[in-house]
Amino acid sequence: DDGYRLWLKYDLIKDVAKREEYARSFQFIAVSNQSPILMNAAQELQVGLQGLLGKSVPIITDLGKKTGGVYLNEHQGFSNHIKYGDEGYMMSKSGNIFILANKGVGVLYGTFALLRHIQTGQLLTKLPYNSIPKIRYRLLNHWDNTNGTIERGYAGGTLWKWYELPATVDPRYHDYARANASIGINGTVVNNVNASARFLTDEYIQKVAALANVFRDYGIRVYLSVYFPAPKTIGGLKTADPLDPDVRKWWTDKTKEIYKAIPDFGGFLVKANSEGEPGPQDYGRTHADGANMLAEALAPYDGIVMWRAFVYKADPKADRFKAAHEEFTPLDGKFDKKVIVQVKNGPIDFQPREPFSPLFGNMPKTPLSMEFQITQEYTGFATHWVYEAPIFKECLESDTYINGKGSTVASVIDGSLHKYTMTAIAGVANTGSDRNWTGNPMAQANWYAYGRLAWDHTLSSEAIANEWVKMTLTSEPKAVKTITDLMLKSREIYVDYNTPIGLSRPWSGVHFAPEPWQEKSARPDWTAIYYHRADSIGLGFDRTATGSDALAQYRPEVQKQWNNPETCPLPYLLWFHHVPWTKKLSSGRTLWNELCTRFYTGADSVKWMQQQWAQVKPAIDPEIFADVTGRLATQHTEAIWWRDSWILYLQTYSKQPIPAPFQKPDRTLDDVKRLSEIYKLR
Ligand code: BDP
Repeated sequence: DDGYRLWLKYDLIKDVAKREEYARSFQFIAVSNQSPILMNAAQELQVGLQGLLGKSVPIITDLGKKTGGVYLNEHQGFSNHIKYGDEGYMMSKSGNIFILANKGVGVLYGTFALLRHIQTGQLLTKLPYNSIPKIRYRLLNHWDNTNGTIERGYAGGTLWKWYELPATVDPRYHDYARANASIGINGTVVNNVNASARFLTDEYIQKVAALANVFRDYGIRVYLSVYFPAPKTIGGLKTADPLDPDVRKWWTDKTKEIYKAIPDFGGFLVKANSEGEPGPQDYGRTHADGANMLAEALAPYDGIVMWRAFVYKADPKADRFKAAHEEFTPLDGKFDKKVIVQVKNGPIDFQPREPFSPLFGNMPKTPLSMEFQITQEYTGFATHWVYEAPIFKECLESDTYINGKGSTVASVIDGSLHKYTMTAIAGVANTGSDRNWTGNPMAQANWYAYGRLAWDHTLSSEAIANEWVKMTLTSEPKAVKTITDLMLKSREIYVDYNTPIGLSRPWSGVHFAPEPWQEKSARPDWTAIYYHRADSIGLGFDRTATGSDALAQYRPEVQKQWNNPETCPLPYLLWFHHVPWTKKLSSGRTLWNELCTRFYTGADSVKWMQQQWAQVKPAIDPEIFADVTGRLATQHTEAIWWRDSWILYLQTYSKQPIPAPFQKPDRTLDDVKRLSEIYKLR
């Protein structure tokens, strides 16, 4: 098994009795019409049932009075239909299995849900099963470039073969669409937020249109990241000032051109005045001016602007944590109704653990969307096994207390708290041209989990892991349990050897090799010492009133949880406090001993992961088993590298011995420093 089929595996169900029982309910697949999207649903079901039941089930176009099959019914006007919207579906069983939805895409989602039901071995008597997505725009963001590379991609090059498009359309685009539709993703931004203006040339619009033609009948719309000064770069104008009439006209004309090629184009994603990318501030204008100009260009169409709030100025005295809140909250209420402000889950940058961004809830008049990172830029690339659903859930379930208790981040982004109807979520994709899509086979689960949570954020990390394992790896109960358990623990293990107790950003430039000693970089806030603030007294970033006071950006109830170092939960401690080395923590250990305990047990836990994985061997395809076994071995070596780097470096400040029973590293600080230097060589 090369992993190409992802969770859409459809291998024959081994239990004959079960197979026969299912087969009785699948004697035909009837469709209410033959639209491309409904036919895709019917064919998907046909292919799935062929595999799972070993039976060829005919597709018919007239249900008549027949029973014993499935009826895929696109039908507007059923009772309660309004609440199901464009994408929700109802499923029931009486004589036939009925999948009913207002639109074909709802039927498609219901069909994948039915297949999942069978793939995870559930009884058909457990239907009905109705579902409505909680968030309207559920997107992947690809950070893909024209030259075929992916920024922060660890699974090969881009999936989009730009040189061949639009004339040659790789069949893989179709499989990409199927996989996404199966988990409810309905949009894809095909290019990097650090965008090339080329994507707005006619040449590239035609290429993107060819992708859109494949994705459309799986309910997926394409979006583009735009380079803000494009009117200058490719339009020949002298300015890109968003208030300049010629610039506005350029965008209006460009948008018209795009819609001519892609009638269901989704809209624009913008990174502006961020990490050196140009933007409206270059002309003395605001983010709102820039976003509203694009909204105006999109006004005649059903497209949106996703304007990113990932901003921070290169000011060594400022706390980067506070930047987005400071720049964006004054703009609340100033954005056009077609604009969503896209906010990363945490205030810094996709760290293995961050507190939720204080922007959530603090812009009640502006729809905010969530940006998660699926690709493992800060969680060990393609070697470390980190199941990310717990990262996503932790943020979504955080309580902002904006409108009192229960004002969770999820209730902000699903629109229920501030009554937004325009709601969105984005995941920075981890897909690439590797045969198995994600490099590490276990990282497929992160793509899967993101999609499932985008559809329904109330699902638990465990439930998602469980279904993914059954669909992708094995249905053998003991192995399912072991792997699910490994997945659920994997993120905490990574945090323990990488950035425990609220440490963050200890990497060198490529965001992989440990470099907590890093003092110099192109910007002060791109060094490691900026974040951990180790000194002879202690460790951590004081963000209370005696420090940067970033905590003041949260509601008093949230501040209360975090602003007292005695009661601040350990996972967040060093995010908000500079703690003395010898300070006794709630765990009963001193800070230094707690750090050592985390680094050592974290690295040791990877050994445990290896042992657990070894036990599931009989239940797993040999190719996938060997692949993961290899990656875990590398992870173990690297976890020790992380541990040694941190410990040896911090020890120069703490001046404390490594507590028993832990053995001191068998290398020196210079040794690990040299390793990191070598890692950075080209
Ligand atoms: C950082 C990445 C960088 C991205 C940036 C962003 O290192 O490659 O361009 O985020 O999200 O984490 O804009």
